[in-house]
Amino acid sequence: MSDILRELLCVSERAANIARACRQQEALFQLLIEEKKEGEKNKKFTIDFKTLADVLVQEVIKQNMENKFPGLGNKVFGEESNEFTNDLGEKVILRLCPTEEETVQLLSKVLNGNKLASEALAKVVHQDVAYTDPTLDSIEINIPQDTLGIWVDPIDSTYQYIKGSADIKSNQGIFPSGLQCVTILIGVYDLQTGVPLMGVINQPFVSQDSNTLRWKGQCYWGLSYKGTNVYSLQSSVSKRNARAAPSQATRNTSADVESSHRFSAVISTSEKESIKAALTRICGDGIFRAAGAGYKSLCVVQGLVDIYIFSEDTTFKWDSCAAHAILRAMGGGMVDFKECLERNPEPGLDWPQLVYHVQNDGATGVDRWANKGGLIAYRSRKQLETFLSLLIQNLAPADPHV
Ligand code: 2IP
Ligand code: CA
Repeated sequence: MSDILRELLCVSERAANIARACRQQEALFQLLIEEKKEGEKNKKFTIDFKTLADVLVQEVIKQNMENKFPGLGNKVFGEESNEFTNDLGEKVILRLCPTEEETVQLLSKVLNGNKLASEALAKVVHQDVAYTDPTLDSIEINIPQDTLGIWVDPIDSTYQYIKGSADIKSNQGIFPSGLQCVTILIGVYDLQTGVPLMGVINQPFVSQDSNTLRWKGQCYWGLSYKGTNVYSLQSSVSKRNARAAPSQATRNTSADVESSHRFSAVISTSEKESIKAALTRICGDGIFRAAGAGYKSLCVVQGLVDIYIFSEDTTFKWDSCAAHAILRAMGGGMVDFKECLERNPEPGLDWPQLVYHVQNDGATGVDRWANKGGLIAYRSRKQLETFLSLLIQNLAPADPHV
């Protein structure tokens, strides 16, 4: 099996423990938010918050990978910068120290001397975790370490994480908002080709024990390397998944589509009206809104929906790489939405898969790593092709002669 993937699963679990620990101490959590610096802002929000948990999680992932695989720590890239300035104007570079005591010292600088908080955090950061998965143990694969880069989103859906709603009801298994939409995303890609090879999506808040109020999480992974395709199996796969893409659907009329509602899609709350209208024609009531780019991709992985579609440029490489690798292992992928529409390729030709190794020309700040043409995540190529032909038909202005 891949030692790297095994380690990524362990670090994602460690990261999930940190995310849960921070959430469970509300007073502490309030201390941890700091406004993002100009260049790091997600342009969608006027104010955006970077949490200490976010940075800490990213550093823990980096340091743990470096300890096990020297040299790999430098290849871990993410949204967060590890520079903090405390109330006294001191600049602190946040790192995971060799000992718990040293981490306490460093954290207390960021936390303006708050010893209790620093100790609690350092404890969970240094805690041992174990992760086992029999499917993973059976894989024999060796991927040369020096060909790999890693995208990390320490906490995706930061807004839902900060808000912390625990009582949101799901709609057919899909949570529109709330802590369930929070994910930790780790995606490994080939530095030369930009192809995603391994992915881990850790969902730290899946269910809460009503007595202890403790949260349980879940972890999903996938590996797709030189013809080996494996992914974690979860029991919660929805029945929707069982419905295969119809082979005749490309010849369907809009009316047929409306009555069959065979596609389902998850979308952002900020999706454009024109896209929503077309999707309504294709999916009927099978459209779901949900927070979090990572969570929406997870809904596709879990089979809760067929497609995650986003036409805007506000997702980034760290948002998509992990799920993309898992979907590839499942026989699906993630493509550039705009390029798909422009190229309108014949079935059988290659679709424009997202890649992870090159910056966007002329862009600055986080936009260098934006998925600038939007995205479509899918589980099977056949489904993507059928869906795209329906989308193109339904986006085009109605032809009065037809
Ligand atoms: C965000 C987060 C948002 C998402 C946005 C991401 O990442 O996942 O929820 O927007 O694209 O960049 P939406 O929910 O509309 O899809 P983060 O929370 O890490 O900033
Ligand atoms: Ca994100």
